[in-house]
Amino acid sequence: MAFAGDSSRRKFFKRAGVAAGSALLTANQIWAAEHGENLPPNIPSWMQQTGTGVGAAPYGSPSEYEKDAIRRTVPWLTATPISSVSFSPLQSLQGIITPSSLHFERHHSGIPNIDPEEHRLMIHGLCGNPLVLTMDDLVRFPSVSEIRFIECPANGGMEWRGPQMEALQFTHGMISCSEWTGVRLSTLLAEVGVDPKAKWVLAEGADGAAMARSIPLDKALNDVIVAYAQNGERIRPEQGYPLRLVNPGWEGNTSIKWLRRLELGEKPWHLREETSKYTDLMPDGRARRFTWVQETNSVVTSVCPENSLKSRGYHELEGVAWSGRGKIKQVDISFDGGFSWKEAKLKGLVLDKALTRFSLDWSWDGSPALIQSRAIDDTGYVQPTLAQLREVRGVNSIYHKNSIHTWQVLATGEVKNVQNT
Ligand SMILES: Nc1nc2c(c(=O)[nH]1)N[C@H]1C(S)=C(S)[C@@H](COP(=O)(O)O)O[C@H]1N2
Ligand SMILES: [Mo]
Repeated sequence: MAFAGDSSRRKFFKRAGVAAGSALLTANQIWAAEHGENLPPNIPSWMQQTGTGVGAAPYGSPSEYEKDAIRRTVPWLTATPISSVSFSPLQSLQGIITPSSLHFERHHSGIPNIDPEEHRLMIHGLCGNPLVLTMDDLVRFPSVSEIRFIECPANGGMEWRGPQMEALQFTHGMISCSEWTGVRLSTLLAEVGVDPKAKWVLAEGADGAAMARSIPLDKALNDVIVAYAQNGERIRPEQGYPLRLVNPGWEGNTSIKWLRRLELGEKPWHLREETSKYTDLMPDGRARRFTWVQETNSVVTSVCPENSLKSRGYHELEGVAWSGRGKIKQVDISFDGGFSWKEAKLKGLVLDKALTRFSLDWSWDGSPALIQSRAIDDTGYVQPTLAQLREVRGVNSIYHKNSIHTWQVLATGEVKNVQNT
């Protein structure tokens, strides 16, 4: 077993150009130089004074040493930041909750600055009692709090034809998971009295894009939340302040942010976001539409291009899995590109339509490996291989690429994004 001190000592002597054991340095000087003034048994500088008092940060922020855990954009994807995406740093996150500050963002016309006092939710169309609700009205309804993921169906979409993004943040960072609090859409629909002829609900946002999607009434009455809070506080502007739809397990695009209008109708509206976008071109030239559910998916996060292996021996391999259909039932890990599999352990909470963390004890012997994870949900759906997915879908799609992902571990410990079909 090599101790961290051994290599830092070597590094110090190299930098200082001093041979180990040089008589010019006293034992104490060597100790301090080797270990740093703040390391045991010294009293670190931050113990030799008082710290910052309460109230200095009325709204807290992360430690200044955690500058790497940030949302990132891909320059060539971001022709203009008002219609683009920022990715969540999955490589730096733990557990299943995404800190609100690190939730991925996807805006079609920027983030509107909405005064909640002047914001209204209008519910109209085929119903007996159309309503215009204030935020105060909405908060008076009985509420629910549920942990759900939101994923853009374009997650992974850059990789249909080959590996392109040399970072987990960009191959999978369009998923995040929060505790959402709000009113069930079914509660609000009961209040307006849905006409039996109504089969669809249109949800429209109050952004410059007036982004809107048609949602079948069955889903609207099932588990959809009209949410005003995220992880305990009011929803962040990026996520739809003061009100958004959370459409569990479905394409993130249907979780309309800055929600201002719900209309009940007989037929879908066939808007831009469900015709020219969020549809997939099949090999025969026809397009799939209304591909609502985010299929079972998973990825290893503790070993990835951003998290290279720094030493041999024990590693707790971790990752996240999710299914828009329900709960994750099982995750298997392969180290040989899918020839053999070991069952991982599901860690912590295993919830419906939420990120689920998995882990596996692993001892890295320094040899190259092809690491994959394969998730199975409680409907029995098994995450497909890339070859299986391409066989059905071809390579002309943007959306719904949920195939098994491969990380190549090199003997140096570096990790590459590769495709192993
Ligand atoms: N009003 C409105 N709602 C919207 C969008 C938008 O641009 N405007 N983007 C959609 C898309 S494409 C996705 S993937 C999710 C992203 O949610 P997030 O930005 O909170 O991660 O919001 C959806 N809701
Ligand atoms: Mo999206």
